[in-house]
Amino acid sequence: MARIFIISNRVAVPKAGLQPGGLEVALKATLKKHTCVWLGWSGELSDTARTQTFHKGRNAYVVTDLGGDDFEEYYNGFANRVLWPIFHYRLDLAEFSRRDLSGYWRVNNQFADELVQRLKPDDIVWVHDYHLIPLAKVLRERGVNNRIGFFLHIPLPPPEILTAMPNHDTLIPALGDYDLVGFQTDGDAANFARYLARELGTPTHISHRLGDGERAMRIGTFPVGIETREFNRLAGRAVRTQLVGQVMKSIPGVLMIGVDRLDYSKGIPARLEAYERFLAAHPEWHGKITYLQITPKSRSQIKEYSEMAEAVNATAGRINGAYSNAAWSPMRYVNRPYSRTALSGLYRAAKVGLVTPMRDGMNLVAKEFVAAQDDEDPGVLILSRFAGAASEFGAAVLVNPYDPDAVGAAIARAMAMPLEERRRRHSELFAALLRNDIADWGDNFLKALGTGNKLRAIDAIKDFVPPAGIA
Ligand code: ADQ
Repeated sequence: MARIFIISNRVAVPKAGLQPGGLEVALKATLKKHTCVWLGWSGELSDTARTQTFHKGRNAYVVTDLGGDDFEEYYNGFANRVLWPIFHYRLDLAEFSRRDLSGYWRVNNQFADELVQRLKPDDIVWVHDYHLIPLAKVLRERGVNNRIGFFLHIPLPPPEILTAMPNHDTLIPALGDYDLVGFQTDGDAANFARYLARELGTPTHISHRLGDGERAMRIGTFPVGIETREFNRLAGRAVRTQLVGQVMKSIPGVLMIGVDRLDYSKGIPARLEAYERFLAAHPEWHGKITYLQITPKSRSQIKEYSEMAEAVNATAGRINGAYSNAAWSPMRYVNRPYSRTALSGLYRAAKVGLVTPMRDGMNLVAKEFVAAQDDEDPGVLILSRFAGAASEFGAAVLVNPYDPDAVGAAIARAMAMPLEERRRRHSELFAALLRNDIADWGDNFLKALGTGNKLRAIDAIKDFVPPAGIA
């Protein structure tokens, strides 16, 4: 049987104690169902490009070290200082350097070298995320003819933003070497099709076929989901654990929760400001709500991240300084990760989930919050319209995170929402979760990659009218 080669920047080697990330959650079902080889960076730096292989069941995990320059140029540099901000619509934060770009291509070549040594002709290759955009191109240069798919976990901005990235004209068209390029939402897929039309003159009605000859690149939408029922059961048990009991006993009134990596895309400073506006406008809730924000640090080597960590600390301190009394503090800001079990219990215990990224590919926290709820007495999800999840979650209280007064008003609305409305919204949200359960996500992608099934996004892309002047 064909093996699935999963290639991503980091590999969740079983029991290695990695920080939680979206990818591990998303690939769980695929790793269970198929024979997989998962290849990527070990997380270690060395000068010898050491590669190690671990096995669990029928799966293998191949991890390779990076050199110090690789880490600076590929990871900290081009991936996280250029692609991450630009793909999250933050041109103002991008810091481009040609040295970083060449380090990015060098590491893609290193991963390709590791891969070709192990690949058999009928293996399927599935590449993940923005760190590895040109991987198919460098594999094709090595004569690899296997089916290769790419999934972008983060948003893809419109061509008006993408074209401001130096060297976009070599990097983005390199996606044409994949057989299938998948996105989280139809909006992202349509942005890509518009880029192809504008920059390459590829008429969008044939956007599912890019390039001459035998290979055709197709575009699809595959919204990432979660293990809905399993998470719901986990939350039902976890809410009765000591940790959740202690948290609930230690607060007067109800719990509102936010869970994010510390990243500017997640909108934490604006969210705190919105909470501050809510507290200023609604004294009747003082002493009756505690906002718990769980945010482990990430990418702290990058200046913007450490600055943001300080700014968020300061705002949390200001809010508590302004409103606390001896019996109550309006917020708790916690800088450490919690286990999935602990998070699920806290989600379930919370009356409001606050998920307000400025821009997000999908946002699994929003999905986990909904899955964790008790359907008899569900909490309310306040969700940014700029999270990919908003395209499936019309029944959430959708907000514009750039408008702190509106987000503050949404908190007040959620706090006062009658049970009947909470139940109605929750049952719609839960049904949306089941429609895109993660158990089917990997299979949908792999089926489309393997068989060339008709893809959902093509309909959305067909409607796009290319700007005048493009053939
Ligand atoms: P991330 O940016 O990591 O993922 P997200 O989808 O919100 O973001 O979270 C991924 C996982 O990490 C969730 O399962 C969540 O529970 C866990 N997590 C987040 N914060 C945590 C915390 N404070 N403590 C413990 N666990 C935490 C990227 C994209 C997303 C996309 C995913 C999957 O940026 O848009 O949804 O990939 O494709």
